[in-house]
Amino acid sequence: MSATKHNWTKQEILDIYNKPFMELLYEAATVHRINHDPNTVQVSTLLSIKTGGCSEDCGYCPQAARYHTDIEGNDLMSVQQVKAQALRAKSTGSSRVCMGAAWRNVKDGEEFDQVLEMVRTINKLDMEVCCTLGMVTENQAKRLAEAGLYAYNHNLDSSEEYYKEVISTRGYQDRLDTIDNVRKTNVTVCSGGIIGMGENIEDRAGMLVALSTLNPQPESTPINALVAVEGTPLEDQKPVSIWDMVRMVATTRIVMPETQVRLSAGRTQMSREGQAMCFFAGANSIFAGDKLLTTPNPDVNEDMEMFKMLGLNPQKPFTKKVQPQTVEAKDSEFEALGEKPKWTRPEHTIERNEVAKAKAKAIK
Ligand code: SAM
Ligand code: DTB
Ligand code: SF4
Repeated sequence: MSATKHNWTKQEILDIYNKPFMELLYEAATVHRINHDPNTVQVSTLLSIKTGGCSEDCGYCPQAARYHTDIEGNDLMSVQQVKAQALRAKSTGSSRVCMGAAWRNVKDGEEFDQVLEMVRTINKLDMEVCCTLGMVTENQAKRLAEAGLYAYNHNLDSSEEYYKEVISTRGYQDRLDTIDNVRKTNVTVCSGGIIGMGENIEDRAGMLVALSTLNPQPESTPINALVAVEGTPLEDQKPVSIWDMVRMVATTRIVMPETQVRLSAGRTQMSREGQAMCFFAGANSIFAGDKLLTTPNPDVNEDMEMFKMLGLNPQKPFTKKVQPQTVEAKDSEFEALGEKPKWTRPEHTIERNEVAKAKAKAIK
């Protein structure tokens, strides 16, 4: 294992990102094989347990209630539905299930109790359980940990500067504080972002500074290519080029050598050759299944064909860290505190978000 550096500067990261392509690829692949098995890629399945109707204004997101998009909203799924889907995912080679909810933050109550039960249920299927539910308090993170949560996904999405151009209903510091709350438990941190939102390379480097200077660094970092969804403020963004995607994956690999780097949204626009370059550059996880949360993703059989062609093996669960114990609800050490945390609402004006909101109003 190489010693992990926690004081990366933006200039150092830019210098890596901008290296001649072949140098960058060679360096990233070298770091990758020192720290990981280059022929193993984790297959993870996303489950949208509560879809749409979200109060936030994230410019990329089809689930924000204020924009008019073509998605079908759904209330919280039942534990039985989740169990059935998790079993299906397991049977097609997934070792991890990531449950996403279109919430700004977790609220104590029946719905959160139901999510805790989903976590217990999936952990008992011997799969890694990840949740992405918005901001969480320390007590909520502890309750998730006690239920057997393996990872919590909470993305920084971009640099602090560009974040302000995309979201006005919450602040970057809230994201960092949530990650900090998760860090107070044994739950691993999954945090990354999106490229192709109109940010510049400095913003990409800025996001990697924010992630790589966390100590410890996130165990997992998703790199999403924006899926530009009609009706969202970012609907007209051009698809990000494969060269940018490979550069971003490679740079992430170099600055966070031990992190599981996830080739996340946007794979439907990528060729197999492009994805193979990403794996070579250090990506070692994909989301499988024909749907991400609300947008399309390659079919799992096609992905397994690609794995076969590249000689890749799906990663077994709990390869990187032992399985957490599940404590049953009746034996719980923590109770709902009914907190009303003051997550910030900057509410500055983002022109394109306002335009998308007005368009949606006109349609309704
Ligand atoms: N509501 C929670 C939150 O925002 O933290 C969890 C769910 S949210 C959909 C999870 C992540 O999905 C976002 O942080 C963002 O990185 C990613 N995402 C959402 N829409 C996307 C899109 N259109 N293209 C790429 N990534 C997207
Ligand atoms: C992450 O960084 N990407 C995944 C997962 N974490 C939750 C979500 C991608 C969502 C893409 C848009 C959609 O399908 O709604
Ligand atoms: Fe809501 Fe999360 Fe989508 Fe933002 S990214 S609108 S918080 S579901």
